[in-house]
Amino acid sequence: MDHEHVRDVDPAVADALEGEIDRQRESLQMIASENHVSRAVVDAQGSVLTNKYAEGYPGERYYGGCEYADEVEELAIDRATELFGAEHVNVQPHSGTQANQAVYFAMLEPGDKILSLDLNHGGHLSHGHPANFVGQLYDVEQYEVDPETGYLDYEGLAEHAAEFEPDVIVSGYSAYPREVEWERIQEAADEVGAYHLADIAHITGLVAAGVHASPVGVADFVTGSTHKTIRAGRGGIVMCDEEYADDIDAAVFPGGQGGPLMHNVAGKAVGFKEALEPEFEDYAEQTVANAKALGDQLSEHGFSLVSEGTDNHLVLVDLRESHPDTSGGDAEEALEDAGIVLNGNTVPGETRSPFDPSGIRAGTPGLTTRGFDEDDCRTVADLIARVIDAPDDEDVIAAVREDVEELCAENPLYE
Ligand code: DSN
Repeated sequence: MDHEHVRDVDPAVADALEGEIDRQRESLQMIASENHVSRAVVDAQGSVLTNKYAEGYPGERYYGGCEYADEVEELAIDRATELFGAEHVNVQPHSGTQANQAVYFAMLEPGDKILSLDLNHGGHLSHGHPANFVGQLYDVEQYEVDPETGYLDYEGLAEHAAEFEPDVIVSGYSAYPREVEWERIQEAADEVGAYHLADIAHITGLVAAGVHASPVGVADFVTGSTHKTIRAGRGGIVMCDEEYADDIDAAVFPGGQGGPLMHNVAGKAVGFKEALEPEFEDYAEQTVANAKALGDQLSEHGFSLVSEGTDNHLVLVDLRESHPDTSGGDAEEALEDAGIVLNGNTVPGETRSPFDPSGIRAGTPGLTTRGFDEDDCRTVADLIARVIDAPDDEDVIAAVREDVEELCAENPLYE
C-alpha cells in the first residue's frame, strides 16, 4: 500500500499514513471496536465519491449528477436489507453515534425520558452520558449490570422502567461481553409503552452472521456502526420497521446531517457484499471462539473477567483483585510498548475514573481478520499476562515485543 500521490504533495502526511500501516502490521490491534477492512473497502472509501454531494435519497436528490451515487447507495441498502432482514435501512449516518441521534431526534422531544446502561457498566456516551448533548437535552436515567454476576439485570431494568416510565429504552453496548436477550428488554419497553432502541454497533458483524441473536424484528429501532465487527469501513446505519421509515430518513437528512459521505456509503456497500459471502460466517464464529480462548487463558493466569467470560468478540478484565497496584491506564501503556494495543476501560463498580480506569477491554475482531486462531489467542493471553505482571520491566516488554512481531509476521496484514 503506497501513497505516491499524497507523497508528491505532502510528504509529512504520507509518512504518517505509512507509519500507521506499519503500526497496524507490526502490532496487535485489540481495541474491541476496531478491525482491518479489506483493500476493496479501503479503495471504495478512498474513491472520488468524496467529491460528490448527494443530499436526499436515491431518486430524490437536491443536486444533479447523482446517477452513480444513487447506484452505490441502493446497493448498500439492498445488501444491508439482505444481511439483517430489516424492513427499512438508512445507510447515511456518518457514525453509530449519529445513527442514535437520528432515532432520538425522530421519536423524542427535548425533556423526554431515556433509560440506558451506565457507561461504567458498558454503555456508550451517545446513550445519555451527561457530557454528551443527549444527556443534556433529554431526561436520562441509567440501569446497571448485576454487581455479583456482571450480567445484565433484566428484572432490575424492568422495575426501573416501571418507576421511571421512559419514552425509550436503549439496549446494545460498548463493553458488555455477554449475549443480549433483546426480547426481555422489549418486554420491559412494552410494559411502559416505551420505544426500544437496540444499538448493535459492536456486534453488527456477529448479528449479520447469525452468531449473536438479532434484535431486528424485536426492537423498534436498530442502529449500528459499520467499521467494527462487520468490516465495512467507517460509518453508521439505522434500521426500523416501515412505519418509522419516513421519520428516520427525515431525522438523518435534513434533521441531523447534510450531504452523505458517499465514499463511505460505497465502503459500506462493498463491506456488506463481503459480509454476505459464506466465509464471513466463519470469520464471525472464529472471532467469538478466539475471544473465548483469550478469556479462558487470561483466567488461567488469575485475571478476573467481568461476567467470568464472554459470548462475543470482547473480554473485559477487572484488574483490581489480581493487580491492585496496576490501573487499566498503566496496563494499556505497558502493553502498547510491547506491541499489544487495547484500551483501559471502566468496569462495573468502578472505583477509579474513566481517565485511569480499573480494567482493560480486549477484542478479537482485528486479530481474527489477520488469521489468528484459538492457539494464537491463548499465546496472546500469555503475553498480556507477562506484561501486566511486570509492567515496569523493560526486558519483559522487549521480549514480548519480539514475540508479538513474530506472531504478526506469521499472520501478515495488507501484503
Ligand atoms: N469508541 C467506540 C468503542 O470503543 O466502543 C464506540 O464508539
